[in-house]
Amino acid sequence: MKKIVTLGPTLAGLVLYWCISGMVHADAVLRVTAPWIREAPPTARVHAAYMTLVNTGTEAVLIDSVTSPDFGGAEIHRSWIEDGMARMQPVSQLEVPAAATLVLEPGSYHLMLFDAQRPLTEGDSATLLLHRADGNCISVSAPVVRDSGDGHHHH
Ligand SMILES: [Cu+2]
Repeated sequence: MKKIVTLGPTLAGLVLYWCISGMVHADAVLRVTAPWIREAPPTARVHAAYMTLVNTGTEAVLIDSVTSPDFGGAEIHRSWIEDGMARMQPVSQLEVPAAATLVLEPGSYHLMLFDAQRPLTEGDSATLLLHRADGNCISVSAPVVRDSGDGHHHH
C-alpha cells in the first residue's frame, strides 16, 4: 500500500497533551499493530518507537501529537538518506489516508521519545498516547525490543 504523509499546519495551542480519560478507547477506525520501542543503552536520553497504523475508515486520520506517561516528551520524526547521510527532522502531523496503511519503521517515520521515566529493557513495555486531530486519543502499549541489527541504525 502507498505510504503518504503530509506536513500539517502548526497546531500549537490546540494540541491536547494528555488523554481525557473518557476519550481513551479502542479506536474503531485506526488500528495500531506491531508497536515496539528500540532498547537503548541505560544512559541514552532518547528512544525510538515504531508501529503500523491501519486506517480502515473512509476519511484520512490525522495524528497531531504523541505523549507518554513513561517519557518526559515525545515527537513525531521522519528519517531519510541524503547524499549518503542519515537525516532526521520533526514533523508536525502524521496523516494516514483513507483505507491506507502508514508504517513507522527504522529509516522512515518514527516516534522519538525523550527522558524515560524508568529504566526500559527488553521485556518491558511503555504506554504511548496518539492524539488524533478530532480529539480522540489512542493508547498503545509498546514492548521494548532489542535492536534486530537490521542495519538501520538510528540513535
Ligand atoms: Cu528521530
